[in-house]
Amino acid sequence: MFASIDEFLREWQPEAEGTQKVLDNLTDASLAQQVTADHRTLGRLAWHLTTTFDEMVAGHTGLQFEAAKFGEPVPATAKEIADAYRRTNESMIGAIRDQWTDETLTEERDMYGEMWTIETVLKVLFTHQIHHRAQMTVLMRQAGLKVPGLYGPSKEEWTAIGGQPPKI
Ligand code: NI
Repeated sequence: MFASIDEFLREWQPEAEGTQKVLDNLTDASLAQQVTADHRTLGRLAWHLTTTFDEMVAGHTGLQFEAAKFGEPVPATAKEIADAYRRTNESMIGAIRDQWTDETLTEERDMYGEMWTIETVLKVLFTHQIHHRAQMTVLMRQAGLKVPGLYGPSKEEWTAIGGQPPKI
């Protein structure tokens, strides 16, 4: 999936920007939104994505960077979460550029009892974020928030440009 660090960063940066847009659109009240009482709240999902950098990348690969700490309680405000994601992601990208080369991608690390290449770690980081971000956009709708477009315009963005979402 990623043959070089440059290739990863080219794919990752728009994904991280998409997640940042989602986080920047959360409100403090919306953090409590949940599907049912025994499922993660919107705030917990946002914090889970933010602290996954620490858990998955810093915690398992040896990359050293300033990361929002896995296991810390969910912050009370949406801004704290959005700022923590921004800082952590920027720090991780800088560290990848400084500490890894293309050869690092083929190195293996013990991940949850299996040996994964660093390339696989990055692929899982990628798909894991897409998975939870999609859950978040549903909760955002339920909380009455605007949803930013990710791979194309969202419903309200279609309306804003005078169009309509496709009927498929
Ligand atoms: Ni997860």
